[in-house]
Amino acid sequence: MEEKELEKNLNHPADTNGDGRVSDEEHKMYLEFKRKELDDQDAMRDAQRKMAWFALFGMLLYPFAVVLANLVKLETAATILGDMAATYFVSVAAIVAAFFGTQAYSKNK
Ligand SMILES: [Ca+2]
Repeated sequence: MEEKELEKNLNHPADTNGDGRVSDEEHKMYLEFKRKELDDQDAMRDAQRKMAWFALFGMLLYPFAVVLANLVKLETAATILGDMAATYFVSVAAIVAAFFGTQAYSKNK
């Protein structure tokens, strides 16, 4: 019973020097590390959300880009944009789908 407890303590993630105890300093370091980890996850979520919005806006504004190119008489630009549309929409849809997919997946974890 005691051995088991020691083994558990030895594997404790906060015990950095592996002596089976978590000293105050180790505890502080552990908390700091956890806090940084949460901050990183928060920043990552923000970045992903921004990227998804950017992709969505690009998709919504794409037709206007074609109209605009037509208006300023950039006929070739309009044609190229039209040719690109199929690939572009599929790629953006994939990005947005991946975003919402990972959101749903990590929520269920
Ligand atoms: Ca220790």
